[in-house]
This record gives sequence, structure tokens and C-alpha cells, in this order.
Amino acid sequence: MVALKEALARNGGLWIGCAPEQREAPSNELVMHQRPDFDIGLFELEPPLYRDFYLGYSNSVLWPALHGRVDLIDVKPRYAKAYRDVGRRLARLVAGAVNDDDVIWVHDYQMIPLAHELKALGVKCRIGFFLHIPMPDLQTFKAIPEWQDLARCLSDYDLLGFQTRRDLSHMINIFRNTLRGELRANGTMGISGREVALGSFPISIDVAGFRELAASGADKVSPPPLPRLIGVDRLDYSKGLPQRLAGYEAFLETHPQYRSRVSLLQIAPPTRDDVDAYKAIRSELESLSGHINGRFGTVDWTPVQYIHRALPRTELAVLYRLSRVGLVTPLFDGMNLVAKEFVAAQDERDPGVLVLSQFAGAAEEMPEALIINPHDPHDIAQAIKTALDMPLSERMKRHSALYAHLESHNVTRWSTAFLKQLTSVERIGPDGVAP
Ligand code: GDG
Repeated sequence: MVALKEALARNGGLWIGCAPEQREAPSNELVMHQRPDFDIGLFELEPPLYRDFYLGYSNSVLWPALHGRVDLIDVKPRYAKAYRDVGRRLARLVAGAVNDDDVIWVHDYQMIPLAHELKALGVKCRIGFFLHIPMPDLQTFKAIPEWQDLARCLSDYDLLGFQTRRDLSHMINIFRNTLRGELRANGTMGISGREVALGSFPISIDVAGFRELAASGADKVSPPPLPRLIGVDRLDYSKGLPQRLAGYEAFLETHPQYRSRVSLLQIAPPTRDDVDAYKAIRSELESLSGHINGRFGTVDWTPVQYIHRALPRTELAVLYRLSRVGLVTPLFDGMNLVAKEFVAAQDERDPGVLVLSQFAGAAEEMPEALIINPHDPHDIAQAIKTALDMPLSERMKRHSALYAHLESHNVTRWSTAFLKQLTSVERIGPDGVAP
């Protein structure tokens, strides 16, 4: 969200998104809001349609499947129907708001069919798609009942963007094996008589802005009494929260000298509360943090502080800066911006250490973090120990390499690179020829 607002404010344009409130009788037009930086056009959905589209297909089929959790997929024909219906309805609204020389940038798994529907309506704009979450391997992708349909819809875009080379290679393999896509020397794929450009565009943050937010806020706050480990995640089963707590428990178990000497602060605001898998992860986390506190806690020391609500962004930035270790342990993650925020927020004179899952997209860009396997609690425990014991000189060396990379690969570079490539692809009409 923050990344996209920045790109729109810079380039101008219209943000089209789902209205925060659903209506029994939705408007059949975009509800427009004029703003100084960029305009917003909201589309409204009836509550049952919204539930089946958003909580249903998007977050009970696509989200688990694309994160490799095929065991959590909840298949219901009405979910798939709602997803396609919303794509068609949104396409009609978008088609009425664009000119042929506009560029349309579609975001994320909720909107995969949009280019297909727009082209069916005769829209001739260039249309790009960016996937914020992982693209899994072919076998996992095939667990989605509508996988062929989705692959075809993806091939209707002019440019497909992914977070990592890992996800890009999965997409290429899916196209090769399902639609006989042929990879060209320039990186595009020939699919059913048209060319689809693909690329890896790792998303980032406003690095200097976040650093400034953390530094100015931290001046007004006293540091915590004990070295702090911090985790910040939407409460989602993809983020490896139980695995993180198991790693922390293993650390306290095997290194008793650290008991009463560190604390773990886990901030995990609620998300998608109405989906059963999210209720389950919430109670699992509450029970695990209670278990660790019961096992190791004393009258004077609480090993895990767990906050199940969102904190203001400035407070978050300061908490990162005043923490010795950042724990980012997803089982599968498109990128993971918390990893980047933690690094950006540090004081370069006394920086904290990032412990990062090998399965976060961010691991491709951040080799100077302590890279761990989140499925192995002993690996997490060892990394926590290494981070806490790490001499200042090594912390500074690792931080400076991480920060230098982030500084030159910030969010502006991400959006500029994507839009530059999208505007340079040849404009192709719905019949496969340039208009
Ligand atoms: C998806 C992909 C990809 C968290 N708690 C609070 C809070 N947050 C903010 C963080 C960060 C954002 O939420 C989380 O971003 P992530 O990237 O870690 O994860 P997802 O939400 O799953 O995002 C992910 C991302 O899209 C971008 O493409 O990196 O892989 O899953 O900015 O700071 N913000 C505030 N209070 C909180 O309590 N203010």
C-alpha cells in the first residue's frame, strides 16, 4: 500500500480499489474521490459476493495454494464463480475509466482475470500485473482446481512482475508445461501467438524515510531494560510464528544463561479473522506464548510479550531501532518488508542483527542477514545466540552492506523499473496484433 501510494503520487494516475464497506445495492459506477496527490475510484460489492470473492476464493483458495499450503485450500464452486464475476464487473468499470494510451498496473492475486476481461471488452491499453506473494512450483499450482484458467488469464497480461527470480522461474515453468510457452532470448515468452514479458522486480520501502522516522522517534524514547528480539507480522500462517516461538523456546532451553537476560516482543495484528485457518493460528500462538511464559517466566521476567493489535507506524519504527535482533521466519513469503524495515530503522553506530528465513523473497537480496531454516528450531536458536553475541564490528559490517543495497534498491526504483518496462512493451490488441 505504502509502496503504491508513493508511485501514484509521483506519476499521477487513478487508484482503483475495493470500497472498505460493502453495500446491499452497490453502485454500478466507480465511486470517485478527488485528492491532491492522486484520485481514487472505489468499486462496491454486495456483502455475500465480497465474502465469496475475498474471504472465499482469494484467501481460502489462492492465498494458501500460492503459499504452498494446499492442505488449507477450501474449494467451493461459489467461491470460483464470485472471483470470475468480480473480475468481469471490475473490468466493465475500469474500461469506462481508461483511454487506449493509458497504462494499467494490476496488483496481486485477487485480480488475476482482469486483463483477460478487459481485453474481451476491447480495451487496448498496456496491462501489467505484479504478484506480491509467491508463485509456487507447477505441482503446487495444479492443486488449484481452476489452475488452467488462471494460467491462461496470466498469459493475457503484457508484463508479469514477480518479487524474486525463484517466483519468475516457477511462472516460466508453469507456462512451458501448461500453455507450451516458449522462452525467447530477450526474456519474454511466446504463448498462443502473443508475447508476454516477464521479470523479477523486488519490492522495497522508502529506505531513507523509514530510517528518519525511526531515528527521530527513538530520540524521545528510553531503550528497553533487556536486549530485545522483535517480530512484526500480520497474524498469518505463512509467517512461521509458531516455528519462531519454537526456536525461541529451544534457545532458552539450550542457553539457560540468557534466561531473564533477553525478551521477545511479538506484534501480530489480526487479519482475515473470519477465515478458520486464521482463528486456528491465533489460538496456537496464544497457547505457545503462554506455554513459554509459564515454563521460563519469573515474577520479574516475562520471556514473550505478545501484542495482538496494530501499532502506529512511527512506534513500530522506533521499536525496530531499539531492538537487538529482528526475527523474520516465514515458511514462504513473496518478499517480506518487515526484514527491510528492520534494517532501515537501525542506528548504524550500534545496529541490530536480522535473522531471516531462507524462504522469504527478501533472502535473495539480503545475504548478510543470518539466514535460517524456519522448520528447524535449533537453527533459529543458534542464530539468536549468534546475533546476541555478535561483536559490534561484525554487526556494523553486515548492516552497512544490507543498508547500502536497500538504499540503491528502494521502492522508487521498484515502481520505476516496472512502469518503464510496461510502457516499453509493444501495445497488442485483443486479436493479438498491434492496433
Ligand atoms: C504481502 C506479501 C510482500 C505489520 N504490523 C503492523 C504494521 N505492519 C506492516 C509492516 C509491513 C507490512 O505491514 C507487512 O508487510 P510484509 O511484506 O511483511 O507482509 P504482507 O502483509 O504479507 O505483504 C509480502 C508484501 O505484500 C509487499 O509486496 O513483501 O511477501 O505477503 O510494512 O510494517 N504496520 C503498522 N502497525 C502494525 O502493527 N503500522
